[in-house]
Amino acid sequence: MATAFSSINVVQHARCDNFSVASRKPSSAFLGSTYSIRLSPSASRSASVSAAVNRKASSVSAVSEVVKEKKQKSVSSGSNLLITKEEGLEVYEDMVLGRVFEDMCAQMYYRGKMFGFVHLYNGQEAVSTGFIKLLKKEDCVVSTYRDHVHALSKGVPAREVMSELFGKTTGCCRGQGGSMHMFSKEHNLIGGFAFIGEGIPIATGAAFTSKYRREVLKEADCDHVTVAFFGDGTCNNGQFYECLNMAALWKLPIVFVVENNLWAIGMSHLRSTSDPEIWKKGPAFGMPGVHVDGMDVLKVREVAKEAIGRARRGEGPTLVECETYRFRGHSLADPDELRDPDEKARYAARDPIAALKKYMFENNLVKEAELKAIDKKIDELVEDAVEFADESPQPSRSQLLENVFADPKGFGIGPDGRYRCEDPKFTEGTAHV
Ligand SMILES: Cc1ncc(C[n+]2csc(CCOP(=O)(O)OP(=O)(O)O)c2C)c(N)n1
Ligand SMILES: [Mg+2]
Repeated sequence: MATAFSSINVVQHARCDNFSVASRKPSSAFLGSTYSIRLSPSASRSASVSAAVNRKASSVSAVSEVVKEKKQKSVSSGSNLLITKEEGLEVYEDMVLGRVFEDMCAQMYYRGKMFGFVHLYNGQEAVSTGFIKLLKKEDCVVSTYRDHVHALSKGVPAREVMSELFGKTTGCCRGQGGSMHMFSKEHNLIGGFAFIGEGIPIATGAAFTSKYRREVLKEADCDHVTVAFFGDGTCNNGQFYECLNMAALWKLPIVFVVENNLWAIGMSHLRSTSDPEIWKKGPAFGMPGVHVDGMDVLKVREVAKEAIGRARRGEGPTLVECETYRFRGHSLADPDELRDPDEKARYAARDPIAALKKYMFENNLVKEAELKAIDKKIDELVEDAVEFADESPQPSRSQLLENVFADPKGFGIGPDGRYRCEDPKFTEGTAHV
């Protein structure tokens, strides 16, 4: 079945995002971090992109074309807007929630309320919101260690996410997961994963489950989709390729979303990847590959709609590369001294929240007071989450070994049937076991 993706070819892709890289490599629309950038369409098209046109134009999409088509449709229906007022407010609220929540995490981390590594999502909100707000509750999301905002977009209450970060029993994993392991069965958030790439096979398995339930168990209404989020650095990991292969082979209902923020800790994507245009790996496996401006939630949404729709209709997987940027260091332990200040400033100027605000004002979709009311509501919600987390109880020591399957010497259940860690001397390191 023809989709919006398959009807569009890669020539437009090279022109689509209004950006081009001035130097020779990579020479397509990709925004490289160590290459100077011109904000005008490229005069010369990349040889590799032209070759790709000849090779497999049919399965590659141009984001701007998807958006343009949608625009044309809405013009013919009397509106030229990419979003309704209600949708705009929902999207704005979700992005502000992500931003304010993360800023609060930074404060709480430096006040010693959180432990271990904490990776924030500031700057990347358009990706989480653009995809997840289009999902149903039954759809699955798989994340990485940069997972708080994916959890919030999927509907996990801010109180539960904050409590998890504080290591409290009221957290979505009862305080046992912490920052990098958000999980909620109720919301079908099947995990943040600290090892890069580990979430991709889990997501592929979740998508297989949906297909198996529909086709083998004959649950006709099981049209659930899985969205897997992961970074650019992770795409150099073997599990990514294995799963692209399996997902295409079995036409699984999954969307692979690469959050290409140009950096893997302190390693530039352009230094570490033979062909930095990740979206091209989709067609190599027989699925559409799409490159979208991940700082523009409206563009992300249009691509997400098409990719999620494809998966839901049983047409198989899509690889989407969202080009985005993190506004803070890799984690809160990173002084962020490696990235070029000019690069940071360039992306700060493209803040996705500010861009959506501008679009909504320019199109008279909202009044400033309406957005201010949302800002206030979110500030209060995040304050409440902190208070709730702070006042919540610590897990009991007996919870320490729950869900631990191995029984290393000194741990596990003693002859009295109690967890050995419950021995008061255990934490002093003097227990005799
Ligand atoms: C299997 C594995 N190898 C190495 C690491 C160490 N590590 C943590 S984050 C990271 C970089 C990942 O970068 P990217 O995928 O671009 O995600 P981002 O942090 O930019 O969101 C690495 C290599 C890890 N967590 N897991
Ligand atoms: Mg990265």
